[in-house]
Amino acid sequence: MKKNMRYLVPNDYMADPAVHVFDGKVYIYPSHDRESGIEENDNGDHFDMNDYHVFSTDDIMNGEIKDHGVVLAVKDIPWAGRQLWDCDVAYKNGKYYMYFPLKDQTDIFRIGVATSDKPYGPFVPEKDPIRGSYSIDPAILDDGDGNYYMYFGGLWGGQLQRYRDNKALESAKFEDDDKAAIPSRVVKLSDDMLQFAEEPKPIVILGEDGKPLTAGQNEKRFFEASWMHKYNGKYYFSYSTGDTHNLCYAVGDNPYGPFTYKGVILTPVVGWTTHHAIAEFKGKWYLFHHDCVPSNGKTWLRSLKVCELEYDKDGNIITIDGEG
Ligand code: FUB
Repeated sequence: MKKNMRYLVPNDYMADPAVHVFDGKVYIYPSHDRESGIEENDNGDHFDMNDYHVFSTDDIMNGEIKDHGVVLAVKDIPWAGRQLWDCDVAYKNGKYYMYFPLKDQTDIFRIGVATSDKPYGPFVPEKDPIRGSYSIDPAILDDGDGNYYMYFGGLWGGQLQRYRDNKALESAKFEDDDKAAIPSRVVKLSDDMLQFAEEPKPIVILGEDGKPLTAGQNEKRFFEASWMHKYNGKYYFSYSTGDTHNLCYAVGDNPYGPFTYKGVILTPVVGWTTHHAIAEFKGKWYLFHHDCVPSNGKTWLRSLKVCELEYDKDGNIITIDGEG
């Protein structure tokens, strides 16, 4: 379905939105793309971002999008190497927690936390990354019962293929096409929101045949960009299929899954990556995402977009045309 789309920050390059409603306002936490001159490669070195801005609005399709400025920068993070990729923010007991992936000084992605007493920062980083964290794209679910879960992971430049059972392999390993796909991970956060409360667990996505999606089903299987939202009591896990450029979703009955594959949310956009957030505001649902139309297809210079998202009467998401 074609949708009325809005570019949210037309004067800068922003990508990978995470979106939440805090204090009755919509807050958008994107990656901040920039031209660093680094050549494009499969490792994602050209995504060389070094700070975050926060944006807010009270009218998603037509209102002012307020820029709260730089809220966290690589230069302020004690353990930093390079590349601030997709972040997310959660609220608990009067504090806001920003979770961000960043390569450490040995070029390994870890996930860090920074805190603020305002949803619009600035955020103050902890001195070390989360113990036992790895890979990229943290997304947080506040389950409404006092429990918070982080979904994370990403293939290729996101380094997820270097891990099995939460341990680093001697060298990266992809799965054969007929084997279960490398999964995203889910982990409950500690009460103080600063560590994992348990070992991360794999997210199993079942196909129509009731079997886990395989690595060869690359138009459907997980690659990166986890997001979790709830609709009518069900858990909707959504993600990017990476090299096949779909945004897909799968539905389950609890935060850990298993989840059953349901379909495509957004067909491929202009640009290599596709990444999103889904949020409800004032009774309507929205898909926040990005594309590379304004930069004439430069994959590392992405622009934030939004459109409405609709469900059918059975709770299926109606597919949106990425080029629409
Ligand atoms: O922005 C860098 C990476 O590109 C993100 O972490 C991925 O999800 C992809 O959008």
